[in-house]
Amino acid sequence: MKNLLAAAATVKNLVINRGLAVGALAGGILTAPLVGLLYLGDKLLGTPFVPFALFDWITRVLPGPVVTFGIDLMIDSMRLVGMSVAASAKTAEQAGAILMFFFIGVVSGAILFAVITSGRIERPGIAGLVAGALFGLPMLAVSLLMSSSTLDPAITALVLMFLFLAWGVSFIPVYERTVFPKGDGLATEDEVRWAKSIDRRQFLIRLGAATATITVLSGGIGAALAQRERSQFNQTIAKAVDETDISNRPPFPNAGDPVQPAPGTRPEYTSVEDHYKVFLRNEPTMIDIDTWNLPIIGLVDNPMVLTLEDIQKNYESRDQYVTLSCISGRIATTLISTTWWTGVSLQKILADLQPQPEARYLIITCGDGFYETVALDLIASDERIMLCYAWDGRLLPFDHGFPLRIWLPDRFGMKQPKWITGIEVTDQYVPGYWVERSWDEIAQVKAVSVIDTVAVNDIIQAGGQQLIPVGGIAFAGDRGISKVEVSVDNGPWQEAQLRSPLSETTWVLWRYEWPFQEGRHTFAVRCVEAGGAPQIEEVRGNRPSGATGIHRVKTRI
Ligand SMILES: Nc1nc2c(c(=O)[nH]1)N[C@H]1C(S)=C(S)[C@@H](COP(=O)(O)O)O[C@H]1N2
Ligand SMILES: [Mo]
Repeated sequence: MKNLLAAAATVKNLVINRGLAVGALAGGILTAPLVGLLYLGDKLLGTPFVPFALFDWITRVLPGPVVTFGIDLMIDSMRLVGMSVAASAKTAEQAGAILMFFFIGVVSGAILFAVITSGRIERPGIAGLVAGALFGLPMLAVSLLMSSSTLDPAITALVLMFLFLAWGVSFIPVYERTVFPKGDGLATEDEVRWAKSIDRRQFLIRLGAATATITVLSGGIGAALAQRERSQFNQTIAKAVDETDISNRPPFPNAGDPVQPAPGTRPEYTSVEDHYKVFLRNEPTMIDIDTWNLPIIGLVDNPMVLTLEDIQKNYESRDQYVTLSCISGRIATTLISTTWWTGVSLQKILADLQPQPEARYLIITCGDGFYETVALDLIASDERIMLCYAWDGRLLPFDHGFPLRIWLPDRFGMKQPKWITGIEVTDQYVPGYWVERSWDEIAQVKAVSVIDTVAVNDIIQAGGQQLIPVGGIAFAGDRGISKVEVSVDNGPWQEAQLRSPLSETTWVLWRYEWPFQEGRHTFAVRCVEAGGAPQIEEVRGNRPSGATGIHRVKTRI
């Protein structure tokens, strides 16, 4: 017991006397406005937003399995607290990036105060500068490495180093007012201590209020500027590109199908705003359409540089309803959506390029550093493979790959680059970005079926029976779905009705009407591909080839 108390006292001494606790607090109070100002700098001047750059850099240099583990952990914890992965994954990632940066600031503050308190430092002002430099220089390096900004690196260096050095130096007055507040001639030791703690508390509160104001103001102005940047971006596009040539989406081809989705089934056609989003970086990549073009080089007799207008005007357009899904989704993932894609068949463009006999692959590079390889054989086998420039009859939104992305039927999204900036024709296979990070080379879509709804509030009366509509989707890339079956409480598999899909490359909506029974029930669904292959029932995780297993839903009726 004595030992324990002694140990506790030592820790307390360390934390209080060495200034660790106050240092950490100061770190928090001073790092928050640094984050705000960095954000403002990003939106106002185009300097990199360091927390995102740091996060992007870390996910790039860490080995693939570690990154995947981190993403899995994040997705699992989000599902645990009931968040929608499709809607909030990016927000969670961004919050994580800021928290990590903030944490470095807090720890730096603690260390700095401990170092000064140890008494080995004669001039604390220098210690503050050194702290600013120690934090700032690596952050500057990472930011320059990761940034796609066109700003002069010298200006970036100047702005960032000014902010980080100011951050470091501002610890010193905080230190002087908190760890060694000056006595003011009061009588007893207790009174002095009491007066000091009051002084310190008031000082910290005032300082906290001031830096909170800076943080909120710079964050708010930054957000307003970001909003303006987005609308200006859309205006430049509107000016530079003629949207009138993009065909309007005709009425849905299956509008007359008598099989109606069970109430609560997801929309058959995803609105573009609701389409799931996945991209490496913390923010989507904005490509300047005034300077963008697509060089296609390498083993071709006729290399070309195409503008968006060339692609639109010189080639016949083709349209396709497409369901796109992400390989990292779990069973019943929300990382799957359906919209209408417009673009140009890659076969047509390749014919003009005239690849040389030894050409085997396209290596596609992107504005965000992503890359992927597509075999020429695959393109030759499927005229649907397209360079896509429009969704739902409008140019691609910037977060979905404006101005150009590829579409490969029957493949997960990871094989399908967005924000394409270059294509090289080669005889060498190069593993793509996620393939290099241990995901499947082919990434063929796995057959999946999902229960969206057990519509307990929409009971139908039929033939003296009460029926509960159950419904959802089934998807197997371009292989099609021939059968969906539902089983309740491990009972026999019953065939569901299938609605005809929007195209052969979209999900299929199914519907099953279940005779009402009170109590708790478990519903399960499985599907069969058009070619006869049953959905894989074995439970496998998403890595490396996409999740498999039966989706089950428990309901109380
Ligand atoms: N340039 C680029 N293309 C990319 C990615 C990316 O991070 N960068 N992510 C891929 C992945 S993993 C998926 S699932 C799809 C998602 O496309 P969406 O965000 O438009 O739905 O884009 C693919 N193409
Ligand atoms: Mo993905």
